[in-house]
Amino acid sequence: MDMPKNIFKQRLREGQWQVGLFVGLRNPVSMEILAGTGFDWLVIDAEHTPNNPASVMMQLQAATPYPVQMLVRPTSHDATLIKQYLDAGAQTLLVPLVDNAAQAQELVRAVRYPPEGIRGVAASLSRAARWTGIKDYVRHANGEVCLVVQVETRQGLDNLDAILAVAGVDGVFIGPADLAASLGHLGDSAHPEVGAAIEDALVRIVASGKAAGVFVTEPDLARHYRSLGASFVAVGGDTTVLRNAAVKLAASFRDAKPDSGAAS
Ligand code: 3PY
Ligand code: MG
Repeated sequence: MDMPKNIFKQRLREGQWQVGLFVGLRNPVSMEILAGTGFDWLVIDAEHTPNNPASVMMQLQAATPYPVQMLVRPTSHDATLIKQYLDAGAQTLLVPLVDNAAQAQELVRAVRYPPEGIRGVAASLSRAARWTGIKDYVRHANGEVCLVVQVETRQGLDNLDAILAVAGVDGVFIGPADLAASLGHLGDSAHPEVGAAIEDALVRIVASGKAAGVFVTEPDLARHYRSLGASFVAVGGDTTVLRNAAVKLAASFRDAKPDSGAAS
């Protein structure tokens, strides 16, 4: 078996437009449904949901037959946890709350085997290596791993240029919800100060030559961010998609009236 190519990373490098969705339902069946819906990428969220390496692995397995790129967002920067997600088969990690270059540098090391990094080696126990079924997995893994860091605090913005200078960071993704909170506008990511900070960050990321991404739910705003050079966007989450569709469906039948001629 050959090493799976990290298409997400390749497209990041080429600046291709990639549209993604956050996935929080923690269910292989809903994951498989989503995997065939046309998104370029899906990110399994283990930051805000009780996902763990076992639940993440089952969702990665469900999505594998589909032409969608899978990301995992861990809950922390813990290198041992990151190792488990990589061994489960994640090739791209979206790491939240990266505030400075030292953290980014540690993450670069966490996702790589020595000598570049500190990732532990056990191909025989690792789904990523297809339990040694992938030829020379350990020699190819560093080349296919992709690290996207989230900058989403005032401190992260202050240190953005230093974070961008860290080799091995492939992209920076702006999280408007945490950024709004950090800037004193909790719950109001549409606040003009937040919008201006996002625009400034995207421009700086693009100027550095790294890929710029952002969470954005309005198509017009996504077009605007694209015009600034953003190349990958998350446009919502599965939990919201499900809730909104269910609320709408229930409401659309609640007031259903019998036809005027029908017996009452
Ligand atoms: C945020 O908005 O804070 C996120 O992490 C996701 O976009
Ligand atoms: Mg966030």
